[in-house]
Amino acid sequence: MELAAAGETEETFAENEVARFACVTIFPEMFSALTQYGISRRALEAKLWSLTLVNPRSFSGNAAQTVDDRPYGGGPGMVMRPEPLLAAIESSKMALHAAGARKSRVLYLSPQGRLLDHARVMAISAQARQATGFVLLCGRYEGVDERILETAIDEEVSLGDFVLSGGELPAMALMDAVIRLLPRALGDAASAREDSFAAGLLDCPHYTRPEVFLGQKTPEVLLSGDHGRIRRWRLKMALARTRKRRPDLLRNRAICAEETQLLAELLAEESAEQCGEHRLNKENSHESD
Ligand code: 9WO
Repeated sequence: MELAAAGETEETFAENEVARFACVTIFPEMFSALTQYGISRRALEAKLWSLTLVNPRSFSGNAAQTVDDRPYGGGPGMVMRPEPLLAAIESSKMALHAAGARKSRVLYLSPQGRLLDHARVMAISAQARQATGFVLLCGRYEGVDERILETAIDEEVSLGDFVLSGGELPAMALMDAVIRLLPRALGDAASAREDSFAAGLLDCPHYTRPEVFLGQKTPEVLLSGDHGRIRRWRLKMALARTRKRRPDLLRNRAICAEETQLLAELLAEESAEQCGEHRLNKENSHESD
């Protein structure tokens, strides 16, 4: 099922601005979540990326179109047979080539893979823009025959330490992350906001109307119209959150002079707070006398 191919249309972009994907899946219909909604849909319509869906059932080699079989050694569940998967991967590579890819990489989505992060997404996006097509193999059942991993897979990718019922949702998540990094996939406002994770920090808090919601006020600075103060406050909040929730992200990252200053302010505010708590505790202990 060819949904779109870059090239050969009225509106063509340089080959280094698009991403080409092919997914091997027994549930191709699931991918409408990506092709029919939101930013990924608009980017597809704008021919910024293409997707070919290949169903290994087409290569089952049997009338019942089965792609799974019982595991050697016994046990519960089924394993995806290697022959239909290899044929589907080869067919995917042909489709990527036809869509303009000069080479291709085959990724398998599984919890055994290397953890995906923003840096890896950027690397995949950069490779895609240099005409590398990506085949995403989506496993089902208890997984795929190990010999497929040994012979046909370049990289195993994990989105986190959890098990799903198949690789389709992670494949879509990976593609979505790559697509939104493509030039022109996002509007200007959205691409500016993207800077936070690109800068290696968690996002800052956001507020919209009403000014007061359930008694909670919008921080004054955001109503000030002082764009310098607002930018500093957002950076400070991003630093505060990152330090509190993901200190690992801060440790592996260079820190500029402004950030050093903001972190010092945070530390000062924290110790002032602790002082206050200390005082309160004393007062409370007096009360209980
Ligand atoms: C199923 C299963 C059942 C009983 C005992 C162990 C079991 N392991 C699995 C299993 O890992 N199934 C996988 C389902 C097979 C490959 C595709 N599946 C999958 C991919 N689940 N979760 C992912 C995934 C991929 C990337 N990042 C996070 C999760």
